[in-house]
Amino acid sequence: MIKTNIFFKPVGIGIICVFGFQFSLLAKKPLNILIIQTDEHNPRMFGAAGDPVAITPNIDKLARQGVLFTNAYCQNPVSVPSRMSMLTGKYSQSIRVYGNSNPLTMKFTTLGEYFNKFGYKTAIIGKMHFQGKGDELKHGFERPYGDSGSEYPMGKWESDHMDKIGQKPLTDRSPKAARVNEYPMEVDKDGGIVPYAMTFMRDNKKNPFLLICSFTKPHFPFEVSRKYYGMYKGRVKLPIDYNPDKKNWSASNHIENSTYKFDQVTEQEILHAREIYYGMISWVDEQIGLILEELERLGLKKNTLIIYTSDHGEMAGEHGLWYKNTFYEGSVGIPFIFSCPKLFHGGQISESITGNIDLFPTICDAADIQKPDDLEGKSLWQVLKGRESGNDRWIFSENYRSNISGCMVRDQNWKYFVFKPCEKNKFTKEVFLFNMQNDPDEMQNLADRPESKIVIENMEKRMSWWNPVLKTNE
Ligand SMILES: [Ca+2]
Repeated sequence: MIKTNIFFKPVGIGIICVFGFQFSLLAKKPLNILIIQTDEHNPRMFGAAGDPVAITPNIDKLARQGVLFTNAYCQNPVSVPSRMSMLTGKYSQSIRVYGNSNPLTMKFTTLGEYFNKFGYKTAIIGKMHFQGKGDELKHGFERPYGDSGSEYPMGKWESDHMDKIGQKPLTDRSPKAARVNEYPMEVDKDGGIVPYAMTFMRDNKKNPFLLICSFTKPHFPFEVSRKYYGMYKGRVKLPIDYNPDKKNWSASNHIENSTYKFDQVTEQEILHAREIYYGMISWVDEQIGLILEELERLGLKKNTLIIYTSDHGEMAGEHGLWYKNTFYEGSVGIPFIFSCPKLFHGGQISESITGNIDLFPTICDAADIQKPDDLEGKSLWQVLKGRESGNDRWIFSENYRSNISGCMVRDQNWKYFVFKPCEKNKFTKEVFLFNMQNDPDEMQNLADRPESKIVIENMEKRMSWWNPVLKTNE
């Protein structure tokens, strides 16, 4: 269901007519695609999502000028499988990318490879976590700045600078280790994304392009310069259910806790780490603003579909948890915005269930390019155009950690997930069911209630394609 956000300026019929006219004039010009992806952005922690603390004017502007999806999910709440699902339009089990140590094999076609065939210049600038050598580090995209195999690898400026000033980079991911630093953000591993993206857009002003700008922030370790920390010092609140009784923790949550000691983080440390985390979000928002300014300055904005997303969220203390690898909203949820005033009017909020796997088919439809017929994502095009409510959609997410396999299915009303720990080749099962309409903060697991039986049977039917795996090399 799409509804107009009451905080956004409504778009009048006259303007829609103007857009319609523009569309007919520009119909033959191929649409540019700009995907801006961050890493580990909690789906509730930006202004347009209703967060009263977050200072994110650029992400908010994208939402104001586009469609914000409030029920969007990654397909595996950890980097590599999530990213590979997004790039192939397929689930983890289909591409056999379960965890961060599983590379995507060349037999799967990525968004970049596919769009190259239609005359697009395609690039990923920044992190994508490709692994291997040669073409495996590109998967059909140009890689001017990014992973270690790219022409200019991320992190080199940072390590050179740290060597020069005799400091050690922060490697401790714990919220207890959160710190303010003063080294110039230009040497940050994300510091090259804006200049390289600007150059790419300028160089390809006359070519259709598909550009992914992929930031590492606001991924831990929790560290930001004083300017951004200062935006939040003393303004941040404790998260929901921050000191839980652990009754809704899965076995994998307990394992993470035994490694990272979430239950030993004090209230003061939670607040401090969240101030820093918010600061990192504002830093990346500022970078996004610079890319969008350049797009506008080049006169390309009208003919570009801009998408904002993240590879997964960050629990940031919600339910007493940090990082990801769980199916709670803070981890498996993602910010998800589509903006293109030429194609659909802005200020819209959609509650349709969707996620990064739907990007590939949606972009094909927006660019008027035939979709590959083996995609597992579903196009959002009819929802974006307001022709379908999207209320009947559902989506999956998977997760594999050590000897625990997990799968989630989310529809309009329910979130159902299972974890299957395996010991001595025998799987056990943990079951979670939340009513997302009545309990959006996921406080009450209804799986054991007799009245939940029919809902669970239905969710299990949807999940029947999925199998736990014994060994994932995670
Ligand atoms: Ca990630």
